[in-house]
Order: sequence, then C-alpha cells, then structure tokens
Amino acid sequence: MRFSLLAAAATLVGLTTAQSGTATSSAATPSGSVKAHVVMASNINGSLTFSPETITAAVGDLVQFHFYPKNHSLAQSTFDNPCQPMPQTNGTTGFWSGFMPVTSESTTMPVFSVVVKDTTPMWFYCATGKHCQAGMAGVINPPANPARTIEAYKAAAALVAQAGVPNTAGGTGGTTTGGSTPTTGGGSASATNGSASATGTGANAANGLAVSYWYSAMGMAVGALVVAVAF
Ligand SMILES: [Cu+2]
Repeated sequence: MRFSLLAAAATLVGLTTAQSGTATSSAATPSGSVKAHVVMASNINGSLTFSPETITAAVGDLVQFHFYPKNHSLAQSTFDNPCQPMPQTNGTTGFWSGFMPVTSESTTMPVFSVVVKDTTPMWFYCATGKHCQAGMAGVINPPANPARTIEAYKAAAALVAQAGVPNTAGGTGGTTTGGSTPTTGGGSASATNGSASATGTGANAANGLAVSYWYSAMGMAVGALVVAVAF
C-alpha cells in the first residue's frame, strides 16, 4: 500500500487577520500563529482508532483530523450518547466531516480542521459502520470528572446497536481541505496553496468566527501532536 511508504505531512494553518479581534490565543502561542493538533483517523494498518484519542487544546487552537484509507468520518457526540450525533441546541450542531473515502493508492489525505472555541469537552466518533463500537472515538479537552473518560465512552459505545450519521452536510463545523501531502520522508513538502473559510452551521460558524486560512505543508513526523507556526 502506497501509504506504507509515506510519512504524512501535516498541513499547518496560519490564521490571517480576518480573525483579529475575535481570537483568544493561548499565552504560549506567539502572536500571529496558531497551534495545530494533528489527529490521525485510522493509520497505515487500518486500525479503527483516532490517534491520539485524547487531545488537550487551548481556545483558538486547531485540531486537524487526517484521514487514512479506507472510509472514515468524524462526528461530534455527547458523552452520554456515544456514537450518536450531538443534538442541535440553540442553532448549534456538532461538527461532521462527512464520509472521507480514501483509496490505498491515494497520495493525499483529506483533512478536516476544527477550531477549538472553548474548553468544553468535545466527544467525537467515526460514523462509519461499526467503527465507533470498535473504539474509533476520542475527546478534545476531556472533563476532570473521573467517571467521564474516553475509556468509559468506548465501553458504552461498544454496546450501541447502530452508530448515528449526522443529517447535517458534510463539512459542518469545520473546514475540509484536499489534504495533506504525504512525503517520502522528512524535510519540505509541496505547499498546498489556497484559502478556505469556516463554513456550515456548526460550532465555529455559530461562534461568529470568520476565519481564513492559508495552508503551507511542511514535513512533519506522524505522531507529533502540537506545532506552532510563526509567520
Ligand atoms: Cu472509521
């Protein structure tokens, strides 16, 4: 499989001035940069996992989900109803990437990026088949409550008869890009130029963020969790 030869390059995203006045940057992030937390949806072995499955992110950070073959997805849920889309509240729905079919010959990985707008825990799962029941789930900013862990979520998920697929459009609550460009090793990767805006009716749009991005691809080892890009 081609992916076995490739190291994923993370797509690093810089916020433009479109966000000025609304951004709440963490103190550790230099001005003009944003932290991107890279999460792999599945892996070169086809594992039904998100890795890492627990992400701690500050307000304003990005969490970027990179999709491996064959066909995974990312949906937001609550802790209490694992493998089910988060119910709509106050016009806000959970994020939903849509299904992300990726062939084993693909040289790029689709990426779905979610902006962390607050530190409320965000539970998520793969809505494909029985993946959620198999443990393909995770959480951004897990709660302190020791009973509400990703392990507890997955234990409950295993008992779910059928995972729910959100009825919102794919791309809700985040930004989808054509993807990171895997490279044959470290060093630089070809840039993926372009711009995108936060779209949809999800959490980001509800927060009123008008975020434009520019993308530059840089070589980065899979598994690196946090990067900060100054520009
Ligand atoms: Cu999956």
